[in-house]
Amino acid sequence: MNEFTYHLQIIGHPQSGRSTFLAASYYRARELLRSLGKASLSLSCTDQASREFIDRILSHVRVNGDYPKLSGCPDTLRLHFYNLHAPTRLFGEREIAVCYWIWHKLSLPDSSAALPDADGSCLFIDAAQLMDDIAYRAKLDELTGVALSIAQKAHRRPHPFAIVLTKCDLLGQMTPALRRVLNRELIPLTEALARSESLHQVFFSSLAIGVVPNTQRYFLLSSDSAAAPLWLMDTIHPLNQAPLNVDLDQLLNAR
Ligand SMILES: Nc1nc2c(ncn2[C@@H]2O[C@H](COP(=O)(O)OP(=O)(O)OP(=O)(O)O)[C@@H](O)[C@H]2O)c(=O)[nH]1
Ligand SMILES: [Mg+2]
Repeated sequence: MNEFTYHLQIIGHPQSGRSTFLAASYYRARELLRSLGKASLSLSCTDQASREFIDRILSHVRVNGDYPKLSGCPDTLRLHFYNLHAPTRLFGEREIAVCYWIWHKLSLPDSSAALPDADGSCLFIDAAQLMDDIAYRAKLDELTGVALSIAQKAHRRPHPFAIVLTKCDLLGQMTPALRRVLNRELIPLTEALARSESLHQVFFSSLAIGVVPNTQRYFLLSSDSAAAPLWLMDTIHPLNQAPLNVDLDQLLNAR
């Protein structure tokens, strides 16, 4: 580990879509960064357990065409950004780690394991339940309470929050009107974060499963999933600086 090691929290109720989202967003972020070329920034898992966890989710989807029921998930997911560096032709390329990211899972309603020194948080909300189930309001309130308490105690201020609305594919096509409705449902959370002067941004995630034509293989439609973690990481360790020079807006809108 180097001096740039950051801790992020993955906060949500059970089954809110966190594992699926993290696997898809990791895969998509790698794909986007790769499109910048070898000399740019890359993303990788730091340890075997993280790599196996992500691989297990994606390969289950590809083979079975449904979402995995996971057991034995690691408590943390460890990733790092790196550059490739070739000191001489003889020794070939070496990975130079730029910064490390440790994602910690927090499952509500128990928030006792919230980290006092986290650098940022990703809040997960089941969009389908938010729209269809009046009882879900209580969960949104619970999440808001935890987020406010984190914001108030945070060592880094303002504490950045990426708010991820999962399972949006279950609501049909993501039109501007649907986004407005969802944003309205989130007002109790977003206004509370605004009052506490916390940096926050809302992201919509639709990880539907598609069939690869003329095969019995499947894929996760993950095109919109990299924006939330990359935004969160960029607010903490700006990527648009030399030697990285990754323009996040351009990257996310490139394809
Ligand atoms: N349609 C749809 N279903 C999703 C999506 N993401 C997750 N799901 C469903 O939600 C279930 C839970 O997703 P997970 O990613 O395991 O959620 P989690 O928060 O990690 O759950 P636990 O860690 O078990 O508490 C999955 O088994 C899927 O059925 C999505 O984007 N679209
Ligand atoms: Mg999980």
